[in-house]
Amino acid sequence: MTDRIVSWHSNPSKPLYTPPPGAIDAHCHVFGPMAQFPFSAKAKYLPEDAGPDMLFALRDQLGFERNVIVQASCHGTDNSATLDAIAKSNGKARGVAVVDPAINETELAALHEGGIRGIRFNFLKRLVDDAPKDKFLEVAQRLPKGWHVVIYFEADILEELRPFMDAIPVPLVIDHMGRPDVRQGPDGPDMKAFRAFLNSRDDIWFKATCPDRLDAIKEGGAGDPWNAFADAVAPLVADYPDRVLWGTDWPHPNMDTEIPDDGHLVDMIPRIAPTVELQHKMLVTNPTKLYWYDE
Ligand code: 0GY
Repeated sequence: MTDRIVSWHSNPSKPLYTPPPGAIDAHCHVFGPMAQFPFSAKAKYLPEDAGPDMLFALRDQLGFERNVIVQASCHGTDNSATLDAIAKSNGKARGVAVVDPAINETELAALHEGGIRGIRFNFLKRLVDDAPKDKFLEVAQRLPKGWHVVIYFEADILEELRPFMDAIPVPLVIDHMGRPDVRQGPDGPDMKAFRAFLNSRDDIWFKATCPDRLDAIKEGGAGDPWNAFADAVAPLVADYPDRVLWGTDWPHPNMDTEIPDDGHLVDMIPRIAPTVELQHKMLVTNPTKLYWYDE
């Protein structure tokens, strides 16, 4: 394994945009601390510690009230670090786990008790060694009531994954809109295919996240201020206002260059959701339905 990497901005700016009361950062992670929660032997990157204290300080600085902590691939299927962060949040965080598909009902119930409300299936070959669809489907059929499945994939395998995703009997949440090429614009083939997928059932949600990944200079984009991302994503948010979530993606797993300023990420919100009503849905109503439905 290579050296540990710092993937987050050391001094993010205070955003100009103020999120509404109750705003939820619905996609973020914690790393370690490694001494307490070692990384998986299969981890594809080895980050520096970015634990709950740092996450909650950033939450407050950015003007958010709650977090949804998504288990990052570097922790494999051991959700201890995610659960620890949720436990330390005073009820202000919930989470998404990554599980061994052979997990039993008692273990699933314990995750629910710890604040988990969904599981994540990651199909990015650079992050995971295998993604067994048959096993994923089997566990998706016996999740605790109210849970959903988060899926992370890239646009080029959307069609290949359709039969698998169509068979999942709980709501789907798609990370980073399935990573479309935003340079194609709002009507490009990737966005068109993603819209067709959204239209195939009414319980697919998406995260309008990661301009820093989708509009990165190293990916052929223009980088911050991520104009291509704003142009491509704003129409999607406008057309599916009840299915969109937003998050920082802090501490930005595996970013070694072009590390985003989290304040600038927050300032993307009014550019993709220009009205107060859209912002409230994206930041409060929608994530509350998925993660705090028991309130
Ligand atoms: C993200 C994106 C990435 C990483 C992970 O679990 C992870 O390691 O999700 C990525 O490298 O694209 O959503 O954090």
